[in-house]
Amino acid sequence: AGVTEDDIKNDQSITSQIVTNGMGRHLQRYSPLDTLNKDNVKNLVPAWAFSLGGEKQRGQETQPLIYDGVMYITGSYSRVYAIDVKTGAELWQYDARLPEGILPCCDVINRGGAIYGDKFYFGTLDARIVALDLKTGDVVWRKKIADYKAGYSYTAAPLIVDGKVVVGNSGGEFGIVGMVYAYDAENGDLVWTRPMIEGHMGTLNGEESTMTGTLNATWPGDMWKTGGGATWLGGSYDADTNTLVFGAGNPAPWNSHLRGAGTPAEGNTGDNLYAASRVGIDPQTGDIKWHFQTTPREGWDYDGVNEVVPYTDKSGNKRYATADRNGFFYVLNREDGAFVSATPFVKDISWASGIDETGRPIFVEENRPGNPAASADGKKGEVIFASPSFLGGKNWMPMAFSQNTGNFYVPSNEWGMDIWNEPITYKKGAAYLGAGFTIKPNYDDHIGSLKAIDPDTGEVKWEYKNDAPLWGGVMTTAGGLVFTGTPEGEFIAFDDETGEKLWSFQTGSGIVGQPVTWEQDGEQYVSIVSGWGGAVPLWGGEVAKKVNYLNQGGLVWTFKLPKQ
Ligand code: PQQ
Repeated sequence: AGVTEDDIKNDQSITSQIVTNGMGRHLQRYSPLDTLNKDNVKNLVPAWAFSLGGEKQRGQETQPLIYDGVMYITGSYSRVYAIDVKTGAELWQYDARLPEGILPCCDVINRGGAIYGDKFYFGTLDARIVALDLKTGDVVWRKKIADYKAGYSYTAAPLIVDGKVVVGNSGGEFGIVGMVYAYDAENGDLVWTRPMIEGHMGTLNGEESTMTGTLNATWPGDMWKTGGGATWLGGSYDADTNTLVFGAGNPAPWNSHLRGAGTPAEGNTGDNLYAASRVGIDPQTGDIKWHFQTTPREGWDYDGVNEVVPYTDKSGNKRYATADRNGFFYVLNREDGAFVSATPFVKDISWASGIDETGRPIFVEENRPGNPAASADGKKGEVIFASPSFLGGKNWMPMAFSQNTGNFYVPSNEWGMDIWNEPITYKKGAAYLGAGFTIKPNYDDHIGSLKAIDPDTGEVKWEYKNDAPLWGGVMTTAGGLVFTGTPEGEFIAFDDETGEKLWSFQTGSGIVGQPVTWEQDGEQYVSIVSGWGGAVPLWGGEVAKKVNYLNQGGLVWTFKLPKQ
């Protein structure tokens, strides 16, 4: 009993529950509900609020799940809460006891769980996957994904496909190896693994399966052994082609000259596959079906992890869309991941002048951080200015697709950086960057920019500018609404066609969470978790003045229309 594969498959259309990250495994974050719409959203009021408590309130990036009258959320520091959706009262709480010495790069966040059968699944900052009893919060099983002392951690929502819990890993800043893992949902047995860096072997049922790529085809020497490519944002699943799609982060170290990627090479031998790529994976075996590398010869920390959303375009073609950290919005073919188009979704991209007809960037070589080995003292390579910044034209915060308009709604940021390279050698559990950087806003009056993008043309239909960088997820509805939140604390509903702000509510702390909506006893509810944090306050450089006054927090806000 409990949540079935059919419930998960139909999560987008079953409006009384939300059992997957992305409100459906396509991650469209689109609800067919229209009870709440452009005409009445102005009347939306809070139904209840719930505090996550705790002494240390840090970034709350979670997406709530809703099942059988209960809301399940994860919180900072690997906590889980079950809340009665009618009253907002707590039913149970699970607090993972974390060891000293965990090494998350970018705040102690968690982006949510998954429900299957009678269990709730989520990952912890010490790189474990935990299955909890839905009713009691008791641990059913708990498995180590990888060694936190080597820099591995876990922050993404798991993905359930066919009785398997599919997860990635974090740790790209520590020279880990990005990997996708599939566990048996019932007992936590490892079914298969798929490394993202060429030369590493996958496993299936406890035995070696196939090698990822070809050893030393695109990596020099032993660099592949600590090659990065963390799968830290999880994945999507395309039921039409039975394909898992995971992204791989930056190759390690950041200093591209150490990876043979610094200079254009014959046969693209310095591409460093499959870092900074999207990879299509067979969910049964873990074998790679296709790959598309957004940033070959990566040198700016343009992780390739951003979500890949299966959708149908305005002419009826089945496509994938992804808005990469490198500033380009890509459309790929659903069958084989083949390149269809790429258009800039932020202004001022300086590392590439465009994307050619094969999908390969046209590099601006002088905007690659310089080689320290070529400098006078061998200690610091030439400092260059590159845009977007390493936090990306878009970071982890998920975009949404609207079946109402056929457009994507992309939370983006307009910023660049000064960046330089330094020498570095790998040491277990130590930062493995070989780079220094300072982020700079590109405009005085805004960094954040929510954009409505027509995926067929790349045209920006409307834009909403925000002073601070946008760091929260987006949701669309059949009622013609686009929801998102800002670091300044505002939770906003926009008109999906015009971008007009139709409603907003001040939540009291910065929003870096992901909105959801569902229906309960004939009423439509909307929820968002508020609680400022994530990478921006840690790494934001000159962006600090736009965010250093913001208060931390940790509240679930749930809204509905007043009873008639
Ligand atoms: N996490 C955030 C956040 O939640 O605000 C922002 C980032 C991460 C980044 O900008 C990263 O580059 C990043 N990289 C890794 C990695 O390479 O393993 C992991 C994470 C993470 O797990 O949160 C982030």
